[in-house]
Amino acid sequence: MIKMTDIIMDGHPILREKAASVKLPASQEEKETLQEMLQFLKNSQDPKIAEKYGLRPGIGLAAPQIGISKRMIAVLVTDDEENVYSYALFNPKILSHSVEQTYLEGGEGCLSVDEDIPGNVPRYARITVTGTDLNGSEVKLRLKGLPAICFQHEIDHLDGIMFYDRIDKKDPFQTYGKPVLR
Ligand code: SB7
Ligand code: NI
Repeated sequence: MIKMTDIIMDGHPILREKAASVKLPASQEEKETLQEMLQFLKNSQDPKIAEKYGLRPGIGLAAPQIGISKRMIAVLVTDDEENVYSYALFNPKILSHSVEQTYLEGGEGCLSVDEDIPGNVPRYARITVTGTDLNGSEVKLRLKGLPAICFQHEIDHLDGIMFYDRIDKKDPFQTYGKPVLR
């Protein structure tokens, strides 16, 4: 089981690396790791389990955050229409994106960052993501709202990018299109 002590914190160089593609088909070990990452998100969102193990709730997790520099992400997020997006993907890629931007009202946080870093993080309003799931099936997702923001945050981790890198230093609260409300 993944716990908070397994989370690599900001300042560790692995969070700044470009993660390597997973050679497909993924190994049993890689599949187990990715499954564990999704389970961590489920646990972190279960109040009883989160309390028992001291987990911070998370809607996404990227393998570099547990010290594995491979292109694997898990996402467990609910949108404003109560649709649940539960995904564990190898080699996720943004195939295409809108010109329109958005940002999460109140800013973003990260399990690898303890402090609150204020500011709006520009994101694409809509993205199409491809990847390979735990069954080895190729998936293609069209996303908007919080799920789109979450996938962009996670895919950024695979490229060594932290959310605060995208905050405008001169004008942290400038806006980008219509906000996603929390
Ligand atoms: C706000 C939070 C997240 C994504 C987008 C907006 C995820 C936080 C958990 N993570 O640090 C995952 O990398
Ligand atoms: Ni993060």
